[in-house]
Amino acid sequence: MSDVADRTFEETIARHDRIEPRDAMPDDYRHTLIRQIAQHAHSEIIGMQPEGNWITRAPSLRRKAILLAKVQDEAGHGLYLYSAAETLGVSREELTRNLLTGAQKYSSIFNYPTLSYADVGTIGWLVDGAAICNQVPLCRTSYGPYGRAMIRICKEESFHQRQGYELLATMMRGTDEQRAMVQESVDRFWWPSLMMFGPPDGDSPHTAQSMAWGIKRHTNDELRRWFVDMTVPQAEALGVTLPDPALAWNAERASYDFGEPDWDEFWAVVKGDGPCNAQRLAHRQQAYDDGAWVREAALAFAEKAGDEG
Ligand code: BYC
Repeated sequence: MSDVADRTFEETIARHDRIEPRDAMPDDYRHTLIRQIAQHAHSEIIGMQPEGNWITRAPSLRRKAILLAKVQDEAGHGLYLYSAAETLGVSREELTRNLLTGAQKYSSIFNYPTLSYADVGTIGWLVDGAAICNQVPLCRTSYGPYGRAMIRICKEESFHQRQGYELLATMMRGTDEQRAMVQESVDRFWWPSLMMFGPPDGDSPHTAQSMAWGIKRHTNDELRRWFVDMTVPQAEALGVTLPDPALAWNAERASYDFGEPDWDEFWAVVKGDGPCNAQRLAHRQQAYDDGAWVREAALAFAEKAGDEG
């Protein structure tokens, strides 16, 4: 990059203005964005699997229609994000390959199994809730296409969060067995939800640079704390207990104190050793293989249309 281009980039970032695809940008900025946006896109696509697992076993037509729509929304989020990544000069095919070979990651949370229908509610409430805390600030991220994709995604995620809460609230008004299902589900998903925000700030190699570039607007620990503060009153309203004996209101900080997630478990899951990592990737590979004829037909059609045009 020339000195002038470098200065223009730095000034744009300092003004909290947006960098657009044709603007000059440092290679490391581009690579960091590709890494984060690709990981985010892969998370949306792999994230269809845990809930998709329950579509055929939804307890009513209403719940089935809601779940189908939600899982379909996640596919849409993946597509907006892959498109945003493509504006940085990386192809969709390359991104898919990087997911399938493990060269790029996806969120740790989707490597946990969904064992009951209550998990559909818990994922909506806690996982989409955590996603909202993380993603609303990303609407102001410094790269234009990513920030604009996040605006629509966040609107849909907040709907998802409410449907999850509504499902859990309905179950909590039901039988003792249903209440126990909700509690058991929340017990399993609470700590993995906190891990979604990434490692503690002291162990996060990328946060400082990503904040300096305006890619991230808050640190992992800040966002995690906001999530806990937002969620505790909701848990009280629902009547579920969050499985953390250290959880307590801190009047001085006007915020909740809470315990440490098991970071060894987090790193094991991130490195591929979670309960469902192999299953999730095998399923995605199968879907990719099964879709080969569609890609071939679409290419043949495009070539033919090009010849005729
Ligand atoms: N899982 O320096 P750090 C959804 C990795 S989908 C796996 O803090 P960074 C939904 C990290 O990549 C929600 N890996 O990194 C969909 C890095 O490794 P590499 C997805 C993680 O990037 C369907 C290393 O650890 N949301 O909402 O500054 C249904 C060091 O971390 C995780 C997003 O993707 C993790 N949890 O910060 C329902 C949001 N955490 O790349 C819901 C966008 C960290 O050096 N992403 N790692 O090999 C971000 O905001 C940031 O990328 C993170 C991590 C906060 C996740």
